[in-house]
Amino acid sequence: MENSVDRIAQPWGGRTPYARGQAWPPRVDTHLAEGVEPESVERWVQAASILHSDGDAMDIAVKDGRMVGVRGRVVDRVNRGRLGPKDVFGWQANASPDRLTKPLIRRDGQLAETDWDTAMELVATRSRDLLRERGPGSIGFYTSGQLFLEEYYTLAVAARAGIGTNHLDGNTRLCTSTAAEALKESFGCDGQPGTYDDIDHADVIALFGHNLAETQPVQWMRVLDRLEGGDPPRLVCVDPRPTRVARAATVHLAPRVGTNVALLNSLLHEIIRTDRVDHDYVEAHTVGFDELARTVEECTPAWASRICDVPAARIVEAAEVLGTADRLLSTVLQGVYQSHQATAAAVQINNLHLLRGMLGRPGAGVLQMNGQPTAQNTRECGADGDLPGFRNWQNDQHVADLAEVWNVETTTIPHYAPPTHAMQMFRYAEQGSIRMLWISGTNPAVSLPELSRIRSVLSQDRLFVVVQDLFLTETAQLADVVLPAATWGEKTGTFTNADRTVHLSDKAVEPPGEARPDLDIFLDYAERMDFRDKDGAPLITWSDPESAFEAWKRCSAGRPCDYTGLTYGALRGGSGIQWPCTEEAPEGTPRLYTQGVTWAEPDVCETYGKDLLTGASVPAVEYRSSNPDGKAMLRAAEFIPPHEAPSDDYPFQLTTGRTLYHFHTRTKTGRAPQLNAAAPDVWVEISSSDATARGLGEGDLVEVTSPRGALQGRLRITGIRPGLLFVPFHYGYWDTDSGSGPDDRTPPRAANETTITDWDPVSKQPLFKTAAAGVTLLEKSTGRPAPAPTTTASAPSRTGSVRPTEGGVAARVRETTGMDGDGTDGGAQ
Ligand SMILES: Nc1nc2c(c(=O)[nH]1)N[C@H]1C(S)=C(S)[C@@H](COP(=O)(O)OP(=O)(O)OC[C@H]3O[C@@H](n4cnc5c(=O)[nH]c(N)nc54)[C@H](O)[C@@H]3O)O[C@H]1N2
Ligand SMILES: Nc1nc2c(c(=O)[nH]1)N[C@H]1C(S)=C(S)[C@@H](COP(=O)(O)OP(=O)(O)OC[C@H]3O[C@@H](n4cnc5c(=O)[nH]c(N)nc54)[C@H](O)[C@@H]3O)O[C@H]1N2
Ligand SMILES: [Mo]
Repeated sequence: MENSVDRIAQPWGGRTPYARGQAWPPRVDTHLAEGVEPESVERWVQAASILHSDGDAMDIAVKDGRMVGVRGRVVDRVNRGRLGPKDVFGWQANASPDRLTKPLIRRDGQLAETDWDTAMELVATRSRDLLRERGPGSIGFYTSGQLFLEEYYTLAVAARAGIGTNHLDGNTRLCTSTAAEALKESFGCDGQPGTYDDIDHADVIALFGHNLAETQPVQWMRVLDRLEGGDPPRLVCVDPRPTRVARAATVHLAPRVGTNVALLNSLLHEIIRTDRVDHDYVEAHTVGFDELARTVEECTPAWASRICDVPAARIVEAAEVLGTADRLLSTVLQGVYQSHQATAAAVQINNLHLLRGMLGRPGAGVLQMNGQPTAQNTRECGADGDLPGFRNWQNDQHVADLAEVWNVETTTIPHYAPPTHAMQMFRYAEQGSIRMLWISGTNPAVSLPELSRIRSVLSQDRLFVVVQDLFLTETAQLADVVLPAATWGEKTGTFTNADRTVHLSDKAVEPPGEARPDLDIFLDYAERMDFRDKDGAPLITWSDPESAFEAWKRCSAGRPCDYTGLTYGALRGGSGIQWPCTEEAPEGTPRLYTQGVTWAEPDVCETYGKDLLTGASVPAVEYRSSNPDGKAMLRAAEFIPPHEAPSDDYPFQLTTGRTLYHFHTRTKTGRAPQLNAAAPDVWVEISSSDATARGLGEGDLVEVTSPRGALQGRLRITGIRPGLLFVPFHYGYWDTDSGSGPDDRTPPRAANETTITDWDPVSKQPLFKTAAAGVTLLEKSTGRPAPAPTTTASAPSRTGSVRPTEGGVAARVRETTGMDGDGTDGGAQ
């Protein structure tokens, strides 16, 4: 059957209901540029989505050497042919006329075009000078969760063994460092226990601070299909906003922001009080039960109710649903990760699963989610604050093993302290010990907290800033050298989604102008720097994506994220494959921990853990004595209040996040007409009671202030919890409509003008979700509503007051259902 659906107005498309335990029926979503007939497409080139961590597999339609559309890959386990709105429209940004096509260097204060040799020689010369004068610690690399595996691995080798610096991290610090840390704290090692297939089997799905409907719309389609099929799951949602998830939930808890630990402790209190504990599982597979039970003993629902401002009866109800689940799937994301007790809260969800024995079986799993499409690879490859292959920097054997893979001395690889985290790198740059910062695939001048500070750090004369991007972003404007990168669809490589599924993404078209793949740029740098191994041979021995992948496989061998059973050949044509994939498990591994945890053993584990309150590293001896057999760890934490409380000047809590139609700082989605039109400018969400009390109305222009700065936006009145404001963080200073450049900051509109320089002590993830703020009226609306979508969490509380968000003809997507789903219809050539 075929349907044509406006996927701006109906972001999740049509339903394909299915019953518990059945396979999710396929549905192939296709979108071609206006005037392009399906028959005229010359090639379909295999890829996967790069605009979230879902890993939706797709084929890119190519005609006359240009991208002309996309369709979902029906053979893929992740999406079975479906695509989200960003996937179907986002590709258009690749062909934007404002792509960077030549390197730029700063001359007399201005960025001017140059050739590659000049730009790269400048970077290499500065690197050599700094190495000679100030040593490796003067050079830092800040990368992304959006490049490919091959690129991160190459960067990690160049930085850690070539330069020998400890200062390499990704924007994954802002994104999934808590996911990684929570997995390490509970299971001894990074690695997602669950799989998306658990959605097919769960009878309860609990979402903690995760707006699945907007941020992974394809898995939300899967949940919607289950809700309409036989034996539907019950949903529990913890989110202070009326998201689509909240509206579909059996129990919705809307806590005061920054109180997740109190709420979770009370849920665990109830699970233990009502004895919904799987004692055999706890006995066989965990350590730490007594301390956890002691810690939550006093955490009654009545106690949590006062802290979280949620009715105690509602907490009891949620605990009842979680406690009686027969197969429980939980997902966790930024509502938990971007706050002051991020790791402490995230591990309580692991505790819930351990207490209830809900791991390693169909439907029983936890997804400590990723956000960015390739964040998992940043972590695996050690391009973040970890060593490659989930190796433990405190374990000399692991460092020696890595040194052997790279054929360098162990002393070459810095391991005197934990790898430097991004927030600390910016601090070092501010203080002057880091003198060169190479930023690839991220836009910190919009995405880091406290932007006035970030701008001043990046603008310093003494700091040499290299920016590698597709566009002249707010960050690139501040650079000394700008390197034009090729991206998704213009280069080949692999990446791994939130449920460990590895996808291959092939090159479909040529990059614009002289733009080059990030891999080629890093290889060029390594060659100019002449990095050598301990025998004097080149340190980096690969020259293209596939040989880089093969090199990574050797580094991953025997480690939890073992890729040795994968090849480009195996990834081409069929579905993505979940790691570990080895000779013993050639089809990949759907679920980890089917027989208790396996990587927490002291000689194997990625970390000996950290104190959940202070973040201090636990010494090896202590780990060996508390967890000698390498079991899962039930880690207890007491609640502490958010660092910044509302006051007379700043009476509101402020939280920030996403909308369905945009990706981060909009460099891609802002250049896709359908997506841009759906959410063209910033807005501020406020509750009806707060609006009424202050005489504010829909569309009023307000200023939101915090001790760090201010922004302006129009008000949207929603069912958000009273006392809380929400601002999407997508809007930097570049704008398609006004044509204003990224350096024009009037009026201020970036959420991060107001956010605080502060982070979770354990994962070092910054606090984007909890701040105090004030709101003042600048101008009454003259009937114009806020530019916020009506289809999402920003839906107005009074229906009919605002025109519904629609995309029209240009947003029509063909949805094909009723086929076999065995690949006969949709596989790429
Ligand atoms: N459309 C879209 N999808 C995306 C992205 C995007 O930019 N746009 N980015 C991708 C990336 S990198 C990421 S990291 C993910 C993020 O995906 P999500 O984490 O789902 O998105 P956010 O909007 O950041 O935050 C989720 C929810 O946390 C809630 N929240 C705020 N404070 C609290 C709190 O104290 N407690 C609780 N329980 N909840 C709270 C907010 O109301 C919000 O609805 O999305 C990925 N997918
Ligand atoms: N207030 C607030 N701030 C937040 C968050 C929040 O919820 N609230 N969320 C945080 C989170 S979870 C995240 S992930 C970050 C995201 O923050 P950023 O990473 O800064 O956001 P992006 O816009 O995705 O920036 C990616 C950049 O890489 C470029 N790029 C894309 N593809 C390629 C490529 O192939 N090669 C190269 N070289 N460049 C490429 C894009 O053009 C873009 O400029 O924001 C964080 N900041
Ligand atoms: Mo993220």
